Amino acid sequence: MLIIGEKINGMFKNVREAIQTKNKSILQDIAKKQLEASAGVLDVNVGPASSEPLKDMQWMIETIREVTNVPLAIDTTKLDVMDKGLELSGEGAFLNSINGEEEKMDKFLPLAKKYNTKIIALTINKTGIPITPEGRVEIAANIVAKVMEHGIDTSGLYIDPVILPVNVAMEHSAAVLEALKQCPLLCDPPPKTILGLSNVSQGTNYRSLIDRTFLVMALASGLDAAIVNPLDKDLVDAMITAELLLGKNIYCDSFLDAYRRK
Ligand code: THG
Repeated sequence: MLIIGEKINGMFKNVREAIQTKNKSILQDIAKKQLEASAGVLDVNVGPASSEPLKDMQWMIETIREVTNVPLAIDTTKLDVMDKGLELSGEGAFLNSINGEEEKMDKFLPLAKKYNTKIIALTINKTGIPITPEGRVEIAANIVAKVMEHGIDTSGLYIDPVILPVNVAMEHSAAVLEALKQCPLLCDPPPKTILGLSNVSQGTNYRSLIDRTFLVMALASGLDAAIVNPLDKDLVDAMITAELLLGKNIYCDSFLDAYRRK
């Protein structure tokens, strides 16, 4: 499974302070630690409190690029920030994210084409996030159609059926698992699936336990990629073990270490 590290996000106090004081080493440390812990992509989000998101995104990417060339997922709802972010990221970038709103797709998809990026698309439309799996898959189908209309290959599309905190939206978690199973049936080549996993445990007392349990369930439902906290070793161990049991890795007594040395 593709792990996208979630820790470079202005939502976290240490990142917010690093941005404000232009402290490069804090950001570079978080980048390196996530990569050592098996992340293959780094999410980059200036956070909700940024008053200069364009400048902050630029500084964050330039700072990260001093220590690694790994692909970045540019996590913003602002068109100008996305454009600059993808331009500075270079190869392998993810546009995170679009949703099922037609006008927004028409604005953002040309950027995906211009910079040849992967696309993460949330199953949200003007009326919100449907509670049922069918509602989510219907939005995913509209997204697939739009992506094709823009002449973009659907194998680079990652559908995110949006997991919400289980303490306030309990009925959503089972719907997400069912949507994960159905989305690959929408077209050929099939779209991939992704989740922002840590949403599920926000505000709960057992974050790591809830995160890793849901990750294993989602993997068994076909999940291809996840935005997670890779510094949670129990979470990564659970992921590696689930992939082993799904027949995606070969068993050896040191399978956890073997995976990490790949
Ligand atoms: N889908 C996609 N992208 C996403 C999300 C998604 N990007 C953002 C988010 N959701 C995924 N990233 C995070 C990052 C942090 C947390 C949750 C998801 C988190 N933060 C702590 C909290 O809110 O409790 C902050 C704690 C602190 O302040 O230190 O849990 O769903 N495509």
